[in-house]
Amino acid sequence: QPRWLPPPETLHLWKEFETPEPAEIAAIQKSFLRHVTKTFARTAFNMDNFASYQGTAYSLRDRLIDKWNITQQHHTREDPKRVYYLSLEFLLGRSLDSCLLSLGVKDIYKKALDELGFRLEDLIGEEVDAALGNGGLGRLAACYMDSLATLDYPAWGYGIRYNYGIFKQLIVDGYQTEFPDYWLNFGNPWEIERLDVSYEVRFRGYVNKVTEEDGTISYVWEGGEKVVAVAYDVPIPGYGTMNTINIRLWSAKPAREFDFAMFNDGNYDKAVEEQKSAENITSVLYPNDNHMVGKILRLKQQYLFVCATLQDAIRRFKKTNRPWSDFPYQVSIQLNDTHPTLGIPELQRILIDEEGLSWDDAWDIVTKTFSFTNHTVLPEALERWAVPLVQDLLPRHMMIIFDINLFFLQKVEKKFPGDRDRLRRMSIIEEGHPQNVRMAFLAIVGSHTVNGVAELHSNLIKNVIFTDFVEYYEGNKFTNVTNGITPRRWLHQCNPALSDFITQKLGSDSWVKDLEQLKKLKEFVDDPAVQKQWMAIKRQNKVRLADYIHSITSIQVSPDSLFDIQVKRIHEYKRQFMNILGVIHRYLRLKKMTPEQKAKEVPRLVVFAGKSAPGYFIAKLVIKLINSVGEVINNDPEIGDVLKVVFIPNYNVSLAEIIIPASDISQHISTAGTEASGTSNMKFVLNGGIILGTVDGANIEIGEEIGEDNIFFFGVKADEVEDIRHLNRYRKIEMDPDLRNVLDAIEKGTFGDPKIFEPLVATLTVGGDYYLISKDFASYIEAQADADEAYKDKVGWAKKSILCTAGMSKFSSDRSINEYAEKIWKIKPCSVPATLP
Ligand code: F58
Repeated sequence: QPRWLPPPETLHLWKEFETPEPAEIAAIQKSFLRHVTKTFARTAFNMDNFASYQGTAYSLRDRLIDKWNITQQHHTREDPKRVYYLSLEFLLGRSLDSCLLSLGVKDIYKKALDELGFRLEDLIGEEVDAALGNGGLGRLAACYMDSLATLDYPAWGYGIRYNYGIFKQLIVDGYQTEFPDYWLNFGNPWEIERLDVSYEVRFRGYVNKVTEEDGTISYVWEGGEKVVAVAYDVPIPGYGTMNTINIRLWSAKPAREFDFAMFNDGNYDKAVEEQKSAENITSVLYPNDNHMVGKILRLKQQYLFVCATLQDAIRRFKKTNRPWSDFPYQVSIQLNDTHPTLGIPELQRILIDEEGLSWDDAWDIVTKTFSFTNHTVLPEALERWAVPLVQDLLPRHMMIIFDINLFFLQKVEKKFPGDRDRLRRMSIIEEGHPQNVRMAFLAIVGSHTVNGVAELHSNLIKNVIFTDFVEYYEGNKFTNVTNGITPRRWLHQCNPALSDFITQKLGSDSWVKDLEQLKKLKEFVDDPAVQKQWMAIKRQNKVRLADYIHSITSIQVSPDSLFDIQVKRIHEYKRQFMNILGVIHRYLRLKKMTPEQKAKEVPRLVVFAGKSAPGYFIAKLVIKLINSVGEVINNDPEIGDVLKVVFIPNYNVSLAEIIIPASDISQHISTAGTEASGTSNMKFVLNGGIILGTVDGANIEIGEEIGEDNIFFFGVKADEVEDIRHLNRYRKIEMDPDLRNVLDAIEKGTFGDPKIFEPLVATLTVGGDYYLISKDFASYIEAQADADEAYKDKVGWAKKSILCTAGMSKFSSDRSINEYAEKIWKIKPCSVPATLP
């Protein structure tokens, strides 16, 4: 269509609407009332908190859109190199509070609403979490969007708009039960539906070989079925800056063409049925954390996602009429794990089949464009897709993957002649029945840079799982970017009391955008007044959590006990099982004490929260055991406040914001070498909580930054694990005697029917104890005892807590993003003016 141009004499009308509104009480109230009455059809006598949340959100959304439009126009004009962050998950949580803070209008909105008779705090609680992710990987993507926006980078996030986010967890009779999270039920003010931005996506069909007159051969992918991906945009404002970037989420809709043949055959309902099946593609988020499922629907999600995303990026690139060779200098694409790896053969396909480039020219562009982040070394989490499945769904891509593999292996053969075993090991296609595509290998071969997410993890990638590739590329492709978290959400927003105190002590709030400033807190570590105030704030946060726990579980907990918290997805490698076994050990010890002895113990509250994958039997038993143990201990009159155990249901981002500021200790106790990084460890320490953890993932770097005196490390090191596992397998290791006692108590029925827990106990007794719980148990218990001792020294503890926060500068996602931008993406900030000339 020809471009529409406004009549010049009407331009001033547009200008007025495109200029951001002033942050004034009257303007805010007017826009709030306009939305409440006109968008939501409410009246002064028909209002509730939810409606006022909606009105507030829509009025903020207007402000976001103003900034978003200016940002996009500025970027179009400047045409900087952009980064595209491709992630099948974005775990954003709530947006109202973070948006108010980023736009710098929280106080004035509070006033404006106050005058109208609404309390902002109540409205914030009305919002449902956007929970389009499983755990760490999805939340990392959300933190990175916040940093990209805040640091003025020209960036886009791309993902899927699932109709159902991660399931809601309810605990029934101690067991996890799952309920669908139909989060769009009440509308979503934070997205903009873009019916005008949509792309066709093909599945199945056949590949036609065409021989041109000059003898060249080309391939055309035809037939099959088509669906359409429609864009939903989620604006992400930078903190205290104009830059407002976009997460574009795709939703599958039926293709515009309707099967009229079928319709005319009288098969109207079948025709409609098929249309519906298109919508299924983006219906549900797969709820597995660190475990791969080989479902065809998941493969469809992955392809729809990369297909639409690349069409969108290419359309934007083509606007400036540059040659294809410029593409990698204008576009950088980051793969958040292997889930979007089909983007590699897809770009290759577009370049050779549709744009007519040669294989080599196309491959050169592809490999200069993509980079890949690995998030796990667990073999069961590494994606492998059965060749027949890929062949059926994406026949042309399967051909291209075979060719990529062929050309790659030819080069390997040239470098290491005659090394057949090496070729077998490095092949993108794993032999077997059926054959499998090793997605990580495809991602490595198709990317210019591969990174791990913490130092130890990046070393394990290089020395254990991808060693052959390191040798082949002579180390040049592999690097580390240690994860980070956004200090905006994970301190400034979730812990306002501590945040205000830090601002007061440092004399400015510039630390919110420059976490290096926190180092200056070290000057106050010996100041008794600061120590006192610091711990008073911690206590306030513990009271807030205690109230929440009471409201949800009816369990009364004392804010004077040591809050010991483990919240994360439930997985054997994360060893929540070891934690609850440790709790039982403590309980048995307390049961042997006199009341006088018990009175000398540090009272402890042990908090668990986290979801298990619905089909993960052993993880679900761990949840049941935690609840059964809690039931007994919490109701034992001899124990009282000395020990309490709580499982908080339905852990999610907004719950994390209440839980994290309240910890004295948090546990990050994965078997060494299994947790790639961990990011909640960073959040707890930033809020002055102390880690009790293994020498694993980012715990190690946190220890280096805050000092080993301020972290309780225990357990074997990553390089010892393999040998111990081997011994375990052949049962050359005696079970730890304390652990034996604990298992005896379970088997005796102390915590209910022991039959229930048999399969769980068996993972230690007959299953080879793959995660080394027995080996680490003694040092775990010892570390717990050290923590108790240290907690008795109130001043010593306050100092540790202050030094924790003060030492966390490195773990800002701003640092991570700057590293990606400089080392990997080669992009520069592009600061957006307040108004366009
Ligand atoms: C997590 N991975 C790592 N995967 O386990 C954690 O150590 C790390 O800190 C974090 O990534 C960020 O780097 C993770 O969360 C998933 O949830 C995948 C979801 C899709 C299926 C496979 C697992």
